[in-house]
Amino acid sequence: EEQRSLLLKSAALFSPPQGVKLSYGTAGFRADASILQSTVYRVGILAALRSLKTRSVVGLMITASHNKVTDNGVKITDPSGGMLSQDWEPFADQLANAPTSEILVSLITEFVEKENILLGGEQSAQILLGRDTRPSGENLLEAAKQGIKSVLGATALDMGVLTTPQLHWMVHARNKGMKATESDYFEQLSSSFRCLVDLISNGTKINPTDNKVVVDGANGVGGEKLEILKSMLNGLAIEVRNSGKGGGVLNEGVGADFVQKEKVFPHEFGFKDVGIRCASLDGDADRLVYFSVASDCSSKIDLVDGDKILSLFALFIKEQLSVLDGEKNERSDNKYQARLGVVQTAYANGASTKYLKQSGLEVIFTPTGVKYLHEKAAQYDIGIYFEANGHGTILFSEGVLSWLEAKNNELASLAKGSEQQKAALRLLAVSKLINQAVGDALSGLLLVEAILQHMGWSIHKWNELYQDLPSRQLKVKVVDRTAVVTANAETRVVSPPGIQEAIDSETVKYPQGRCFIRPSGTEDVIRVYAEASTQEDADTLANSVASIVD
Ligand code: NG1
Ligand code: ZN
Repeated sequence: EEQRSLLLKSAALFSPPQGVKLSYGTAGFRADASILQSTVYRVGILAALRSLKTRSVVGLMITASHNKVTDNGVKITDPSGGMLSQDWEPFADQLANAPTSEILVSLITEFVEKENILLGGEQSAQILLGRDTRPSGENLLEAAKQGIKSVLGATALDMGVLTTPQLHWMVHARNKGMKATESDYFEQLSSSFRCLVDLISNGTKINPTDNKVVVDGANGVGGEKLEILKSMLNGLAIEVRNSGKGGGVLNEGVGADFVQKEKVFPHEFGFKDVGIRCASLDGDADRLVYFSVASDCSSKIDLVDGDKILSLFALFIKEQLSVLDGEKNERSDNKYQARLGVVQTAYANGASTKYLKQSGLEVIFTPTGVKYLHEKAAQYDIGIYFEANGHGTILFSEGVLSWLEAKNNELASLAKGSEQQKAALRLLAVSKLINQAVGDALSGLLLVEAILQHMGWSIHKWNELYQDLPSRQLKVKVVDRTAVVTANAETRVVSPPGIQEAIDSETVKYPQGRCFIRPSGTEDVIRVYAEASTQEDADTLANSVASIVD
């Protein structure tokens, strides 16, 4: 009863927007910030219930990532540090769309009973809150606090302005009983980076003063955080541009999404940067792409996307595993074959998939959305996943970590300082450097930099691993995007009937043609992706398929 009146009272302060249907989608609720107050308040309630149910700390992040600055969004981090469990998404949708306070409260009551959640009991709930630099974030954070406060026994802990991966990292670390402040995060990243760089054979070590990367911070939170992190590193010079302090607008003509989709350099970059290794973060720093400015005086770039970051990571890990494997035939009781898997989506450039397979890697596909990729990668001893747009990470199983520890101990007495022992130590350092909760542009950047040093590669050399097939992405506004239903990791349309046949008959006209459509999980559009052997063909294919959809 106390709970009921508490909820009714606070709910009355947050009436839902009229005539909008919200959906949790691939990345939480996103919309124009002006209509999100009630949604964020309700997600606050949801986060508290999730924490009570799991008897663990959960996170609530306010961000709209790479979307425009006037948008915002809200999503929950599960106790593992991953995305909200998919079986709670329908309830999230129901809460967000409940038309009145009474309906909202009865939905909650029903759900609490069904899930056996004990309210107002011994159990307490704790929710870590984070937000990106969007001006609307501060107010929305207050709404989240109101929601959390309306659930008996729930407390909110405001962690301030964070990158999305920092919040995920904190939730993950807290639930493992580890230290989990922002400075612990920076400490872990910088110390594992130093450790990894120290394990590089001296022959390939680059002079630190020549070793520079220039990073586009998308005028968001990532640039700000990178400024702190870079002061804790040595052997690598990082220059941050578009840090948000210079007055530029978040994600406007800057950032990983812009760079990857438009394939031109962001603001503040230009011909002065020819030959320099450049990178770009998105608005909440969970995506990373690299690029170099083309020398032909156009604004074009050579893009090094998520697929190529994935390829670099996969090559390095595979190399280390085979160094370790090298002593398999020698006397050792510690035999173990680590299963390495690589996870991509249909947006992965066809050339990358071909390259990875030819390199002897196991490649699997999932639908778009980090939650799907992460889930698949977790089924391997070492699972690497990346979306072409630059979101991805490497997951290490508990099993493989204890094997590596044991291996390292064994080699420390048998062959101290050997390449084999170094390989074990390198993999352990990677597992600490790379965010185990979610894709993280800052930790990804440091891992790329360490591996390039290890290989002795320039960005140009890295980019030449394979050549991307020309591609084109388009979006088509539609009345009802849910009318398009796909299968086979979104590569085939099963409904409406006839569309797939039409796409197929267009696609066969072009050498190396590949094309698919899918409903976006974050915008009211159908996305079209086409690939072919020339840019003209990829463009024509994308356009003709877009007109089929329209
Ligand atoms: P949607 O809108 O479902 O395509 C986009 C990205 C995803 C993912 C989410 C979450 C593309 C084609 N899609 O999803 O990869 O990053 O946003 O931010 O890049
Ligand atoms: Zn993002």
